[in-house]
Amino acid sequence: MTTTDRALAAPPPICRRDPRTRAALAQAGWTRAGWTRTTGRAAAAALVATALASSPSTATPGAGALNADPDPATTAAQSRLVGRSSLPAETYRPGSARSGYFQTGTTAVPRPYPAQPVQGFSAMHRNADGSYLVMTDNGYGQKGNSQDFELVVNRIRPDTATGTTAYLGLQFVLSDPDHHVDWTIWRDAGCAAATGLPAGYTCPARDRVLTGWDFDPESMQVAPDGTFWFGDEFGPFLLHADAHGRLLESPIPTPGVKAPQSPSLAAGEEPNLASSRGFEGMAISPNGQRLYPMLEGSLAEDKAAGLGSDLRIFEVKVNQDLGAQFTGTYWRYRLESPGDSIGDAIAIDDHELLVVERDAGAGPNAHFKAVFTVDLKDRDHDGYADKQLLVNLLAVPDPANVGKLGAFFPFAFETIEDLAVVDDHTIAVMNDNNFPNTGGRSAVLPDPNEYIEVALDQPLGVDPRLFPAG
Ligand SMILES: [Ca+2]
Ligand SMILES: [Ca+2]
Ligand SMILES: [Ca+2]
Repeated sequence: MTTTDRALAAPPPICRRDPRTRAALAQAGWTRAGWTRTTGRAAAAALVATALASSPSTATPGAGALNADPDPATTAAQSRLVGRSSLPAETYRPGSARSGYFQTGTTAVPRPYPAQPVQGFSAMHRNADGSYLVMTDNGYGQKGNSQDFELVVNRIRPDTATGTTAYLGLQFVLSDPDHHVDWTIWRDAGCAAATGLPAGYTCPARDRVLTGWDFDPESMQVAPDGTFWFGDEFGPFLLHADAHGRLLESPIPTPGVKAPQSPSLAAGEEPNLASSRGFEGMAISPNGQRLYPMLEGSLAEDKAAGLGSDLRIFEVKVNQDLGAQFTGTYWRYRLESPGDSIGDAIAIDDHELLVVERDAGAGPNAHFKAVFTVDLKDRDHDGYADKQLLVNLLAVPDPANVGKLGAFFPFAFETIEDLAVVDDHTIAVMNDNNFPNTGGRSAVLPDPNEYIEVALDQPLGVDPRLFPAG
Protein backbone atom coordinates (compact mmCIF):
# COMPACT_ATOMS: atom_id res chain seq x y z
CA MET A 1 0.00 0.00 0.00
CA THR A 2 1.46 3.33 -1.01
CA THR A 3 1.16 6.52 0.99
CA THR A 4 -1.47 7.69 -1.42
CA ASP A 5 -3.41 4.46 -1.02
CA ARG A 6 -3.38 4.80 2.74
CA ALA A 7 -4.58 8.36 2.51
CA LEU A 8 -7.30 7.41 0.11
CA ALA A 9 -8.44 4.64 2.39
CA ALA A 10 -9.17 7.06 5.17
CA PRO A 11 -11.91 9.49 4.27
CA PRO A 12 -13.99 10.71 7.19
CA PRO A 13 -17.62 9.95 7.83
CA ILE A 14 -20.14 12.19 6.20
CA CYS A 15 -19.70 14.72 8.99
CA ARG A 16 -18.80 13.90 12.51
CA ARG A 17 -21.03 16.37 14.27
CA ASP A 18 -23.93 16.16 11.94
CA PRO A 19 -26.86 14.75 13.92
CA ARG A 20 -27.24 12.40 11.01
CA THR A 21 -23.98 10.65 11.70
CA ARG A 22 -22.99 7.10 12.14
CA ALA A 23 -25.87 5.86 14.24
CA ALA A 24 -28.49 7.54 12.16
CA LEU A 25 -26.91 6.52 8.90
CA ALA A 26 -26.53 2.95 10.08
CA GLN A 27 -30.11 2.96 11.27
CA ALA A 28 -31.15 4.20 7.88
CA GLY A 29 -29.48 1.35 6.12
CA TRP A 30 -26.08 2.69 5.24
CA THR A 31 -23.43 0.04 5.31
CA ARG A 32 -19.90 0.81 6.24
CA ALA A 33 -18.32 -0.58 3.12
CA GLY A 34 -18.33 2.46 0.90
CA TRP A 35 -21.43 3.94 2.45
CA THR A 36 -23.49 1.96 0.05
CA ARG A 37 -27.11 2.42 0.71
CA THR A 38 -30.36 1.42 -0.82
CA THR A 39 -33.11 3.68 0.29
CA GLY A 40 -35.96 1.90 1.97
CA ARG A 41 -39.11 3.58 3.18
CA ALA A 42 -38.73 2.34 6.77
CA ALA A 43 -35.05 3.11 6.80
CA ALA A 44 -35.62 6.58 5.44
CA ALA A 45 -38.34 7.22 7.97
CA ALA A 46 -35.97 6.16 10.73
CA LEU A 47 -33.37 8.53 9.41
CA VAL A 48 -35.83 11.38 9.27
CA ALA A 49 -37.01 10.63 12.80
CA THR A 50 -33.46 10.60 14.05
CA ALA A 51 -32.65 13.84 12.27
CA LEU A 52 -35.74 15.50 13.68
CA ALA A 53 -35.00 14.25 17.17
CA SER A 54 -31.70 16.02 17.08
CA SER A 55 -32.43 19.16 15.14
CA PRO A 56 -29.43 20.72 13.44
CA SER A 57 -30.16 23.89 15.38
CA THR A 58 -29.14 22.11 18.56
CA ALA A 59 -25.88 20.94 17.09
CA THR A 60 -22.80 22.88 18.03
CA PRO A 61 -20.59 22.70 15.00
CA GLY A 62 -18.22 25.47 16.01
CA ALA A 63 -15.41 26.82 13.98
CA GLY A 64 -13.32 24.19 12.31
CA ALA A 65 -15.80 21.38 12.89
CA LEU A 66 -15.71 20.49 9.24
CA ASN A 67 -13.73 17.38 8.65
CA ALA A 68 -12.70 17.07 12.24
CA ASP A 69 -11.50 13.68 13.29
CA PRO A 70 -11.57 11.64 10.11
CA ASP A 71 -12.56 8.13 10.98
CA PRO A 72 -10.52 5.71 8.92
CA ALA A 73 -12.47 2.67 10.01
CA THR A 74 -15.84 3.55 8.63
CA THR A 75 -15.44 4.28 4.98
CA ALA A 76 -13.78 2.96 1.91
CA ALA A 77 -11.92 4.91 -0.72
CA GLN A 78 -14.24 6.34 -3.28
CA SER A 79 -13.13 9.71 -4.46
CA ARG A 80 -10.20 12.09 -4.66
CA LEU A 81 -9.87 15.78 -5.44
CA VAL A 82 -7.92 16.23 -8.66
CA GLY A 83 -8.57 19.86 -9.53
CA ARG A 84 -9.73 23.18 -8.16
CA SER A 85 -10.23 26.49 -9.91
CA SER A 86 -11.93 29.67 -8.84
CA LEU A 87 -13.61 32.64 -10.51
CA PRO A 88 -13.21 35.83 -8.45
CA ALA A 89 -16.51 36.92 -6.94
CA GLU A 90 -16.42 40.33 -8.52
CA THR A 91 -16.42 39.29 -12.12
CA TYR A 92 -18.74 41.43 -14.21
CA ARG A 93 -19.91 41.05 -17.77
CA PRO A 94 -18.26 43.73 -19.87
CA GLY A 95 -20.69 46.04 -21.58
CA SER A 96 -23.68 45.11 -19.44
CA ALA A 97 -25.72 47.72 -17.60
CA ARG A 98 -25.30 48.49 -13.94
CA SER A 99 -27.26 46.00 -11.90
CA GLY A 100 -28.46 45.40 -8.38
CA TYR A 101 -30.61 48.51 -7.96
CA PHE A 102 -33.37 46.38 -6.43
CA GLN A 103 -30.90 44.46 -4.29
CA THR A 104 -29.47 45.30 -0.89
CA GLY A 105 -25.83 44.57 -1.62
CA THR A 106 -23.37 44.01 1.19
CA THR A 107 -20.75 45.98 3.04
CA ALA A 108 -18.06 44.34 0.97
CA VAL A 109 -19.89 44.85 -2.32
CA PRO A 110 -22.28 47.80 -2.21
CA ARG A 111 -24.95 48.00 -4.87
CA PRO A 112 -25.62 48.94 -7.59
CA TYR A 113 -22.85 46.91 -9.14
CA PRO A 114 -20.79 48.40 -11.97
CA ALA A 115 -22.22 45.83 -14.37
CA GLN A 116 -24.05 42.52 -14.21
CA PRO A 117 -22.25 39.92 -12.09
CA VAL A 118 -21.26 36.85 -14.09
CA GLN A 119 -21.96 34.51 -11.23
CA GLY A 120 -24.80 32.68 -9.61
CA PHE A 121 -24.03 29.57 -11.65
CA SER A 122 -27.00 27.27 -11.39
CA ALA A 123 -26.36 24.89 -14.29
CA MET A 124 -23.36 24.00 -16.39
CA HIS A 125 -22.69 22.24 -19.66
CA ARG A 126 -19.24 20.94 -20.47
CA ASN A 127 -17.96 21.65 -23.96
CA ALA A 128 -15.65 19.31 -25.82
CA ASP A 129 -12.70 21.69 -25.35
CA GLY A 130 -13.04 21.72 -21.56
CA SER A 131 -14.74 25.11 -21.38
CA TYR A 132 -18.25 25.36 -19.95
CA LEU A 133 -21.52 27.03 -20.70
CA VAL A 134 -22.81 28.33 -17.38
CA MET A 135 -26.34 29.48 -16.72
CA THR A 136 -26.95 32.08 -14.07
CA ASP A 137 -30.27 31.90 -12.23
CA ASN A 138 -32.55 34.90 -11.90
CA GLY A 139 -29.80 36.91 -10.28
CA TYR A 140 -30.55 37.96 -6.75
CA GLY A 141 -32.93 35.20 -5.76
CA GLN A 142 -36.33 36.83 -5.87
CA LYS A 143 -38.72 38.18 -8.47
CA GLY A 144 -38.87 41.44 -6.57
CA ASN A 145 -35.14 42.13 -6.50
CA SER A 146 -33.93 40.87 -9.88
CA GLN A 147 -35.69 43.16 -12.35
CA ASP A 148 -32.35 44.48 -13.60
CA PHE A 149 -30.72 41.08 -13.98
CA GLU A 150 -30.77 39.74 -17.53
CA LEU A 151 -31.11 35.96 -17.83
CA VAL A 152 -27.88 34.77 -19.36
CA VAL A 153 -25.67 31.90 -20.37
CA ASN A 154 -21.97 32.69 -20.19
CA ARG A 155 -18.79 30.80 -21.10
CA ILE A 156 -15.98 30.08 -18.67
CA ARG A 157 -12.81 28.04 -18.68
CA PRO A 158 -11.62 26.62 -15.37
CA ASP A 159 -7.88 26.06 -15.24
CA THR A 160 -6.92 23.55 -12.59
CA ALA A 161 -3.22 24.12 -13.33
CA THR A 162 -3.34 27.77 -12.28
CA GLY A 163 -6.40 27.54 -10.05
CA THR A 164 -8.05 30.48 -11.80
CA THR A 165 -11.18 30.30 -13.92
CA ALA A 166 -11.29 32.59 -16.93
CA TYR A 167 -14.45 34.39 -18.03
CA LEU A 168 -14.61 33.84 -21.78
CA GLY A 169 -17.68 35.91 -22.55
CA LEU A 170 -21.39 35.95 -23.11
CA GLN A 171 -23.04 33.06 -24.94
CA PHE A 172 -26.48 34.68 -25.07
CA VAL A 173 -29.13 36.62 -23.20
CA LEU A 174 -32.50 34.90 -23.03
CA SER A 175 -35.20 36.76 -24.94
CA ASP A 176 -38.67 36.35 -26.33
CA PRO A 177 -38.77 38.27 -29.60
CA ASP A 178 -41.72 36.23 -30.92
CA HIS A 179 -43.94 36.90 -27.90
CA HIS A 180 -44.32 33.33 -26.74
CA VAL A 181 -44.77 34.67 -23.22
CA ASP A 182 -48.30 36.03 -23.21
CA TRP A 183 -48.11 37.88 -19.90
CA THR A 184 -46.29 41.09 -19.06
CA ILE A 185 -42.53 40.89 -18.86
CA TRP A 186 -40.43 43.45 -17.03
CA ARG A 187 -38.73 45.07 -20.00
CA ASP A 188 -41.87 45.19 -22.10
CA ALA A 189 -44.46 47.13 -20.06
CA GLY A 190 -43.67 45.69 -16.64
CA CYS A 191 -41.16 48.35 -15.76
CA ALA A 192 -43.24 51.18 -17.22
CA ALA A 193 -46.18 50.16 -15.03
CA ALA A 194 -44.13 49.80 -11.87
CA THR A 195 -44.17 52.34 -9.10
CA GLY A 196 -41.51 53.08 -6.56
CA LEU A 197 -38.51 52.36 -8.73
CA PRO A 198 -35.22 52.58 -6.84
CA ALA A 199 -33.23 55.79 -7.04
CA GLY A 200 -30.86 55.85 -9.97
CA TYR A 201 -32.68 53.17 -11.94
CA THR A 202 -34.43 54.04 -15.17
CA CYS A 203 -36.45 51.63 -17.25
CA PRO A 204 -34.54 50.37 -20.28
CA ALA A 205 -36.03 50.95 -23.72
CA ARG A 206 -38.78 48.41 -24.23
CA ASP A 207 -37.57 45.11 -25.64
CA ARG A 208 -38.11 41.39 -25.22
CA VAL A 209 -35.06 40.59 -23.11
CA LEU A 210 -35.99 38.34 -20.19
CA THR A 211 -34.98 39.20 -16.64
CA GLY A 212 -35.05 37.73 -13.16
CA TRP A 213 -38.50 39.29 -12.71
CA ASP A 214 -39.84 37.06 -15.50
CA PHE A 215 -38.32 33.65 -14.81
CA ASP A 216 -35.91 31.97 -12.43
CA PRO A 217 -33.99 29.34 -14.38
CA GLU A 218 -32.13 26.84 -12.21
CA SER A 219 -31.41 24.01 -14.64
CA MET A 220 -30.31 23.75 -18.26
CA GLN A 221 -29.72 21.06 -20.84
CA VAL A 222 -28.45 21.32 -24.37
CA ALA A 223 -30.45 19.03 -26.67
CA PRO A 224 -28.86 17.02 -29.50
CA ASP A 225 -30.38 19.49 -31.98
CA GLY A 226 -28.49 22.36 -30.35
CA THR A 227 -31.53 23.95 -28.71
CA PHE A 228 -31.61 24.70 -24.99
CA TRP A 229 -34.02 23.54 -22.30
CA PHE A 230 -34.32 25.41 -19.03
CA GLY A 231 -36.11 24.41 -15.86
CA ASP A 232 -37.60 27.38 -14.00
CA GLU A 233 -38.85 28.07 -10.47
CA PHE A 234 -41.55 30.67 -11.05
CA GLY A 235 -44.04 28.45 -12.89
CA PRO A 236 -42.43 26.13 -12.52
CA PHE A 237 -41.97 26.08 -16.29
CA LEU A 238 -39.83 24.44 -18.90
CA LEU A 239 -38.40 26.99 -21.33
CA HIS A 240 -37.17 26.06 -24.79
CA ALA A 241 -34.76 28.37 -26.58
CA ASP A 242 -32.68 28.32 -29.71
CA ALA A 243 -28.89 28.52 -29.74
CA HIS A 244 -29.16 32.31 -29.45
CA GLY A 245 -31.36 32.19 -26.37
CA ARG A 246 -34.59 33.12 -28.16
CA LEU A 247 -37.66 31.32 -26.88
CA LEU A 248 -39.00 28.87 -29.42
CA GLU A 249 -42.35 28.15 -27.82
CA SER A 250 -44.56 29.12 -24.92
CA PRO A 251 -43.32 28.31 -21.44
CA ILE A 252 -44.52 24.80 -20.61
CA PRO A 253 -46.29 24.69 -17.25
CA THR A 254 -45.98 21.73 -14.90
CA PRO A 255 -49.30 19.88 -14.61
CA GLY A 256 -50.66 20.10 -11.10
CA VAL A 257 -47.83 22.24 -9.75
CA LYS A 258 -47.88 25.99 -9.14
CA ALA A 259 -45.34 28.14 -7.37
CA PRO A 260 -46.34 31.41 -5.68
CA GLN A 261 -45.02 33.33 -8.71
CA SER A 262 -47.01 31.33 -11.26
CA PRO A 263 -48.80 33.75 -13.61
CA SER A 264 -51.71 31.31 -13.88
CA LEU A 265 -52.43 31.37 -10.15
CA ALA A 266 -56.06 32.47 -9.84
CA ALA A 267 -57.17 34.94 -7.20
CA GLY A 268 -57.31 33.10 -3.92
CA GLU A 269 -55.73 29.97 -5.34
CA GLU A 270 -53.07 28.50 -3.08
CA PRO A 271 -49.77 27.48 -4.68
CA ASN A 272 -48.70 23.92 -3.84
CA LEU A 273 -44.99 24.57 -4.13
CA ALA A 274 -42.99 26.99 -2.01
CA SER A 275 -40.93 29.83 -3.47
CA SER A 276 -37.56 28.87 -4.90
CA ARG A 277 -38.39 25.16 -4.85
CA GLY A 278 -38.84 24.61 -8.59
CA PHE A 279 -36.76 22.78 -11.17
CA GLU A 280 -33.40 23.00 -9.51
CA GLY A 281 -32.08 20.10 -11.56
CA MET A 282 -32.99 18.67 -14.96
CA ALA A 283 -31.38 15.72 -16.63
CA ILE A 284 -31.62 14.79 -20.30
CA SER A 285 -31.67 11.21 -21.52
CA PRO A 286 -28.78 9.98 -23.69
CA ASN A 287 -30.98 9.96 -26.79
CA GLY A 288 -32.27 13.45 -26.03
CA GLN A 289 -35.89 12.31 -26.09
CA ARG A 290 -36.64 12.64 -22.39
CA LEU A 291 -36.10 15.38 -19.84
CA TYR A 292 -36.17 14.69 -16.12
CA PRO A 293 -36.86 17.97 -14.32
CA MET A 294 -36.59 17.61 -10.56
CA LEU A 295 -38.23 19.79 -7.95
CA GLU A 296 -36.11 21.19 -5.17
CA GLY A 297 -38.85 21.04 -2.57
CA SER A 298 -41.81 18.83 -1.78
CA LEU A 299 -45.38 19.53 -2.87
CA ALA A 300 -48.03 20.64 -0.40
CA GLU A 301 -49.95 17.40 -0.88
CA ASP A 302 -46.85 15.34 -0.14
CA LYS A 303 -46.16 17.36 3.00
CA ALA A 304 -49.77 16.92 4.08
CA ALA A 305 -49.38 13.16 3.64
CA GLY A 306 -46.31 13.11 5.88
CA LEU A 307 -43.97 12.92 2.90
CA GLY A 308 -42.13 16.17 3.46
CA SER A 309 -38.84 14.59 2.42
CA ASP A 310 -40.17 13.51 -0.95
CA LEU A 311 -39.18 15.26 -4.13
CA ARG A 312 -40.64 14.49 -7.52
CA ILE A 313 -38.64 13.79 -10.65
CA PHE A 314 -40.90 14.23 -13.68
CA GLU A 315 -40.66 12.58 -17.05
CA VAL A 316 -41.05 14.86 -20.07
CA LYS A 317 -41.19 13.62 -23.62
CA VAL A 318 -39.37 15.85 -26.09
CA ASN A 319 -40.95 15.92 -29.50
CA GLN A 320 -38.94 15.91 -32.67
CA ASP A 321 -40.50 19.18 -33.72
CA LEU A 322 -41.44 21.80 -31.19
CA GLY A 323 -43.16 20.98 -27.97
CA ALA A 324 -42.67 18.70 -25.06
CA GLN A 325 -45.15 16.98 -22.79
CA PHE A 326 -45.09 15.91 -19.19
CA THR A 327 -45.94 12.22 -19.55
CA GLY A 328 -47.64 11.93 -16.18
CA THR A 329 -44.89 9.65 -14.90
CA TYR A 330 -42.82 10.78 -11.98
CA TRP A 331 -40.42 9.22 -9.52
CA ARG A 332 -40.11 9.89 -5.84
CA TYR A 333 -36.74 10.88 -4.43
CA ARG A 334 -36.34 10.75 -0.66
CA LEU A 335 -34.15 13.45 0.88
CA GLU A 336 -31.82 12.37 3.68
CA SER A 337 -33.43 15.02 5.86
CA PRO A 338 -36.57 17.10 5.32
CA GLY A 339 -34.50 20.28 5.54
CA ASP A 340 -32.31 19.30 2.61
CA SER A 341 -32.58 20.53 -0.96
CA ILE A 342 -31.24 19.24 -4.22
CA GLY A 343 -28.83 21.36 -6.20
CA ASP A 344 -28.54 19.69 -9.59
CA ALA A 345 -29.34 16.52 -11.47
CA ILE A 346 -27.72 15.09 -14.58
CA ALA A 347 -28.03 11.73 -16.32
CA ILE A 348 -25.22 9.25 -16.72
CA ASP A 349 -27.23 6.71 -18.70
CA ASP A 350 -30.86 5.99 -19.55
CA HIS A 351 -31.91 5.27 -15.97
CA GLU A 352 -29.26 6.64 -13.62
CA LEU A 353 -28.74 10.22 -12.49
CA LEU A 354 -26.22 12.06 -10.40
CA VAL A 355 -27.91 14.34 -7.87
CA VAL A 356 -26.43 16.92 -5.49
CA GLU A 357 -28.18 16.98 -2.12
CA ARG A 358 -27.35 19.64 0.45
CA ASP A 359 -28.37 21.30 3.65
CA ALA A 360 -28.69 25.09 3.97
CA GLY A 361 -25.47 25.65 5.93
CA ALA A 362 -22.24 27.20 4.72
CA GLY A 363 -18.68 27.05 5.99
CA PRO A 364 -18.56 25.73 9.56
CA ASN A 365 -22.36 25.48 9.59
CA ALA A 366 -22.49 23.09 6.64
CA HIS A 367 -23.27 19.52 7.65
CA PHE A 368 -24.42 17.74 4.56
CA LYS A 369 -23.32 18.22 0.95
CA ALA A 370 -23.18 15.10 -1.16
CA VAL A 371 -23.45 13.67 -4.64
CA PHE A 372 -25.60 10.57 -5.02
CA THR A 373 -26.09 8.19 -7.87
CA VAL A 374 -29.81 7.72 -8.30
CA ASP A 375 -31.36 4.76 -10.10
CA LEU A 376 -34.84 5.39 -11.45
CA LYS A 377 -35.41 1.65 -11.84
CA ASP A 378 -36.33 1.35 -8.14
CA ARG A 379 -34.83 -2.09 -7.91
CA ASP A 380 -36.09 -2.68 -4.37
CA HIS A 381 -39.63 -1.71 -5.32
CA ASP A 382 -40.17 0.62 -2.40
CA GLY A 383 -41.56 3.39 -4.54
CA TYR A 384 -38.42 5.48 -4.38
CA ALA A 385 -35.52 5.99 -6.74
CA ASP A 386 -32.55 4.13 -5.27
CA LYS A 387 -29.77 6.29 -3.88
CA GLN A 388 -26.11 5.55 -3.35
CA LEU A 389 -23.61 8.02 -1.96
CA LEU A 390 -20.94 8.87 -4.52
CA VAL A 391 -19.02 11.81 -3.01
CA ASN A 392 -19.12 13.47 0.38
CA LEU A 393 -18.47 17.02 -0.72
CA LEU A 394 -17.66 18.18 2.80
CA ALA A 395 -14.59 15.99 2.94
CA VAL A 396 -13.28 15.02 -0.46
CA PRO A 397 -10.05 13.06 0.10
CA ASP A 398 -7.17 15.22 -1.09
CA PRO A 399 -3.93 13.38 -0.31
CA ALA A 400 -1.95 15.56 -2.72
CA ASN A 401 -3.45 18.75 -1.26
CA VAL A 402 -4.68 19.83 -4.66
CA GLY A 403 -7.27 22.04 -2.98
CA LYS A 404 -4.72 23.54 -0.60
CA LEU A 405 -7.01 23.03 2.36
CA GLY A 406 -5.56 19.86 3.80
CA ALA A 407 -6.10 16.14 3.52
CA PHE A 408 -9.88 16.42 3.17
CA PHE A 409 -11.24 19.18 1.00
CA PRO A 410 -14.48 20.88 2.12
CA PHE A 411 -16.77 22.14 -0.62
CA ALA A 412 -18.87 23.80 2.06
CA PHE A 413 -20.93 26.28 0.09
CA GLU A 414 -24.58 26.82 0.87
CA THR A 415 -25.75 26.09 -2.64
CA ILE A 416 -23.99 23.59 -4.89
CA GLU A 417 -25.85 23.68 -8.16
CA ASP A 418 -23.68 22.45 -10.99
CA LEU A 419 -22.67 18.93 -11.98
CA ALA A 420 -20.94 17.66 -15.09
CA VAL A 421 -19.19 14.51 -16.17
CA VAL A 422 -15.58 15.06 -17.26
CA ASP A 423 -14.85 11.45 -18.13
CA ASP A 424 -16.00 8.06 -16.94
CA HIS A 425 -13.94 8.37 -13.74
CA THR A 426 -14.24 12.10 -13.07
CA ILE A 427 -17.01 14.53 -12.25
CA ALA A 428 -16.97 18.34 -12.03
CA VAL A 429 -18.89 20.30 -9.42
CA MET A 430 -19.49 24.03 -8.93
CA ASN A 431 -21.27 26.17 -6.38
CA ASP A 432 -23.75 28.96 -6.92
CA ASN A 433 -22.23 31.75 -4.85
CA ASN A 434 -25.49 33.73 -4.60
CA PHE A 435 -23.49 36.89 -5.27
CA PRO A 436 -22.58 38.83 -3.17
CA ASN A 437 -23.28 36.45 -0.27
CA THR A 438 -20.62 35.24 2.10
CA GLY A 439 -20.15 32.19 4.29
CA GLY A 440 -18.64 29.41 2.20
CA ARG A 441 -15.04 30.52 2.51
CA SER A 442 -15.24 33.69 4.58
CA ALA A 443 -17.67 35.42 6.88
CA VAL A 444 -16.92 38.80 5.35
CA LEU A 445 -15.76 38.33 1.77
CA PRO A 446 -18.16 37.36 -1.00
CA ASP A 447 -17.85 33.74 -2.03
CA PRO A 448 -16.17 33.03 -5.34
CA ASN A 449 -17.49 30.49 -7.79
CA GLU A 450 -15.35 27.42 -7.30
CA TYR A 451 -14.94 24.54 -9.69
CA ILE A 452 -13.63 21.18 -8.56
CA GLU A 453 -12.90 17.92 -10.29
CA VAL A 454 -13.32 14.73 -8.30
CA ALA A 455 -11.89 11.41 -9.47
CA LEU A 456 -13.82 8.25 -8.62
CA ASP A 457 -12.37 4.83 -7.92
CA GLN A 458 -15.09 3.11 -9.93
CA PRO A 459 -16.18 3.98 -13.46
CA LEU A 460 -19.55 5.69 -13.74
CA GLY A 461 -20.51 3.85 -16.90
CA VAL A 462 -21.54 7.04 -18.64
CA ASP A 463 -23.46 6.61 -21.87
CA PRO A 464 -21.04 7.99 -24.51
CA ARG A 465 -23.83 10.10 -26.00
CA LEU A 466 -23.77 12.20 -22.84
CA PHE A 467 -20.19 13.33 -23.36
CA PRO A 468 -19.73 16.55 -25.33
CA ALA A 469 -19.47 16.00 -29.05
CA GLY A 470 -16.38 17.00 -30.99
CA1 LIG B 1 -29.29 29.13 -8.11
CA1 LIG C 1 -33.88 30.33 -7.63
CA1 LIG D 1 -36.17 2.11 -4.35
